[in-house]
Amino acid sequence: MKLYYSPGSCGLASQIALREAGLDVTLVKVDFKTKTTLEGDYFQVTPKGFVPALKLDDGDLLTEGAVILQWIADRHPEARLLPPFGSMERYRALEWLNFVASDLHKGMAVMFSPLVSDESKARFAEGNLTSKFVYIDEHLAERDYVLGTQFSVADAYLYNVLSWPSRVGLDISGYPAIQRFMARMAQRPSVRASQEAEGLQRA
Ligand SMILES: N[C@@H](CCC(=O)N[C@@H](CS)C(=O)NCC(=O)O)C(=O)O
Repeated sequence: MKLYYSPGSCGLASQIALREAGLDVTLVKVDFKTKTTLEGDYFQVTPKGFVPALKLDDGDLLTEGAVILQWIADRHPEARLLPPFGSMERYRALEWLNFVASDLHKGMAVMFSPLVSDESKARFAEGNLTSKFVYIDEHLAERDYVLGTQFSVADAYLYNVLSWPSRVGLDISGYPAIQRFMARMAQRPSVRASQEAEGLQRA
């Protein structure tokens, strides 16, 4: 299996999940500027040109981080990375994966965009992102992980995206439950190994 990634971007969650599942994977770095890898043109891998992308051993390619996370969890149920099919807890996990993907991830992406002025970013952060941080902080206030006591792939994705605010000058240190969650996650061997593999400084 190969995971196409770019350091610090949204492929980190997939790598964390692969490690939690105990799977061997080859990491292939994508240069966003040139859309190339050491293998060549990244658009030949996926016409979307986005990471993460997971090339399976049979040659199939999976894209969309939240879907890759579900595939990893479902292929290795013994790792308990998602609750069982059909359970209400399962839908809670999917609810969080969707929230992180469509609201938090894409909201944070605005903060990195060269197409958006600094002034607009500041207004967007205040008007859009703050309420999401408040919601997450309140949710985590009485929980160790998104689902309670059990780690799931939703935590990997949430951790991944919540590691971005500091990179764009957004201060989330005033959210105590988020800070505890980030510190707890940073202790997981899967997270440490993934950050090291991507050459990232540990938070
Ligand atoms: N819908 C995709 C979006 C993935 C995405 O936004 N990837 C970003 C990095 S976090 C990317 O590859 N950007 C390429 C670029 O900016 O050139 C998913 O959820 O996996």
